[in-house]
Amino acid sequence: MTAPVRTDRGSEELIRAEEPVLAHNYHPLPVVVARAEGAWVEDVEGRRYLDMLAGYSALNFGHRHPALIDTAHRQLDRLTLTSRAFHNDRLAEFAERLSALTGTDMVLPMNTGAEAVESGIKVARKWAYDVKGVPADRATIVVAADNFHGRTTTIVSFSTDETARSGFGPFTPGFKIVPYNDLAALEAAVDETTAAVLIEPIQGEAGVNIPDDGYLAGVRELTRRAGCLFVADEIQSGLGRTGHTLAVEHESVVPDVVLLGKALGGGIVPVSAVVGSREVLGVLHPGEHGSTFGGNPLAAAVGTAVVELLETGEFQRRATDLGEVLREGLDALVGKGVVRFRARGLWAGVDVDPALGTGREVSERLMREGVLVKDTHGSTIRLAPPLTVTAEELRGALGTLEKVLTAS
Ligand code: IF1
Repeated sequence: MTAPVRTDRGSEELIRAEEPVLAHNYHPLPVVVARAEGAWVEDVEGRRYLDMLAGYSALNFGHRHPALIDTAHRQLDRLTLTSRAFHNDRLAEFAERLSALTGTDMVLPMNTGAEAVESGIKVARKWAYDVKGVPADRATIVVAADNFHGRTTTIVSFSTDETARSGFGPFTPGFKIVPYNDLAALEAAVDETTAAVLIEPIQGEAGVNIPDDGYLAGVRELTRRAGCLFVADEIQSGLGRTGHTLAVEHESVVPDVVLLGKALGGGIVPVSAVVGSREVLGVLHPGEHGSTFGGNPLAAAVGTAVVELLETGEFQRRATDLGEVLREGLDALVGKGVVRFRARGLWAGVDVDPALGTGREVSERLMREGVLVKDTHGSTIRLAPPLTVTAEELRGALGTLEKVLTAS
């Protein structure tokens, strides 16, 4: 990153230009990013910021990781899209290596996270009818309160966030909501119509909500006993973020179905997937599900390169080691503006003292000091830097957080 990108309009002008022509479904921080490399982004005026959000973990390998960019460039020069009407020469390797990485039998390639969730729901319902023998149209899926699984009409049907949900009915039936981290409530909700329990191993949007030790193992045990599927949404928690390839590995749990997205596309293209056992993914036959773009050669090439990075274990190790640096730094801030925090690997939800401002206000102050984060509900900010960040950069960001919290 040398000279700033040349444009005829500055940041403020570009932000104003969006207002009348762009749907107002977001309220971004007032920074206009023009280029990026590794853990750093640069705005239109050439100001540099440490990216402590990493595209909500879509950029686990940093911006423009050289191996991923090189793969994408080479693929762009050869073949980009075929549709699934034909085979393409990149898809077999992607499926082989992704299933091997995740210890599963089969891969269903999709594009966005929400599509992976929708696909997981469809597969679970089909499994319930074809394999478990649930009467037609009676299958239920048990989910957790405060979940975040995406924004389609079916997915917001079982959201408990009124902002995400209200105004978008009528809603899809067939979901039961129980409190997160409550095995007794889950046990009570599961019955002979249950196709699956669908949960995030760590709830992202809820503020990096980590369940008690034993919860995920309990969900596994309970679903096995009840004869229903355990579907883990690892779209945000997976692919290295928590120090393992999958967050469920912290409890040595193997779900029936795992949903992947975000980082699977290497920060370049949207790539998601449903991975799971043959018993479950084997229920799909030609014509029953699909996507124009799912499994396209560019996505498959980049996804394979992502899997290749994860096969080394380097990024999982970095998340664990740097996670210690993050934890130490946040520990030192408790009582100095930080009320409490929850962290696993290189991922933290930090509750700041509400007297010091909302999460949004703290995020804006951090932005002015060159650190980008995202708030979530109330006075919580979340930290999820690229796994390529250095300990020094991380300590720098924690120092900036201390400055921002103690100066106000
Ligand atoms: C937005 C949060 C993060 C996800 C899990 C599925 C999806 C997501 C566990 C859907 C997406 C996003 C989307 C983004 C904000 C964001 C988010 F704050 F809402 F919770 F990352 F922290 N499962 N998460 O976290 O994936 O369809 O977007 O590819 O504004 O909607 P998608």
